[in-house]
Amino acid sequence: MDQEVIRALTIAGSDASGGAGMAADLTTFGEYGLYGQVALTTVVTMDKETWGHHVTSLATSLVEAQFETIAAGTKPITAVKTGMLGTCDIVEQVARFLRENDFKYIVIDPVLACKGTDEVLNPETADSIRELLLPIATVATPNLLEAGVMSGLGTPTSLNEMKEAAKAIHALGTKYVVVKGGKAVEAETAIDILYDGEDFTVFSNLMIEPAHTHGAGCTFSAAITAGLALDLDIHQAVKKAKDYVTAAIEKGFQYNDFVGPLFRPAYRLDKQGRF
Ligand code: PXL
Repeated sequence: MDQEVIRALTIAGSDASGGAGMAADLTTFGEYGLYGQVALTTVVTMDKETWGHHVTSLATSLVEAQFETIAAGTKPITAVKTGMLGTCDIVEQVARFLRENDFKYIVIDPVLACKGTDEVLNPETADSIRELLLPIATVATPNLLEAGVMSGLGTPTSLNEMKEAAKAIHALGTKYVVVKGGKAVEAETAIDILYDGEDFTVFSNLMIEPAHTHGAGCTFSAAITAGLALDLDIHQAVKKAKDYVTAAIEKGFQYNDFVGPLFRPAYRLDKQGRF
């Protein structure tokens, strides 16, 4: 059988706890039936006593060598996503790689901080991401903190402020903006919004308790990327991604005293009657 293989790439860091970063992206690409690849930029490890995060960035020469291997594949890469990039040099290198290749869909997750912590891990990369990556993005998927920094408007605290931030990011050149609200703006509902340059679509779910949501932001963004790679339109891609990530949160688990990641096979296993 001549099977169509669709390639998707993530340029991201590795979260050694397995919840976020490239683990989220590659497993999601697999769940969507894509051939997923990664160009690794950083490795994140956690202090076992405090769970403070340590970020180690890779040398740009090693990132470049990965790009060369990836570009040596003859089938086109349909969709590419960026996650944690680590340093301004790597952001600049990624921007060059994205400009020099003809990717149909570019999803920029402007990772600055890990969900649930206000610990901003790569603050110095914010300006480079805003100036070099958002103008070439098909979709940007900031969380509230990132939407505040990217828009320059400060962290949104209401649905209305989420919309204002989305508009400001769209004005930078990003075609579609998804602001990942999570639980912060309205009690008991998880709200995300999509702005397509004309209209807003609000996606809301009842909050799931206990909330095992570590990796939810990366997973949601990866699922949007995967949906686009399958040529879903942006509204369908975001809707399906929201259903996929909600199922994964419902089946999330406690990894240790500090963190509870979601469980990404949940959507598929639900459909197979495994739960
Ligand atoms: O969730 C943001 C994030 C992205 N990428 C990596 C991470 C984290 C948070 O821990 O470790 C590699």
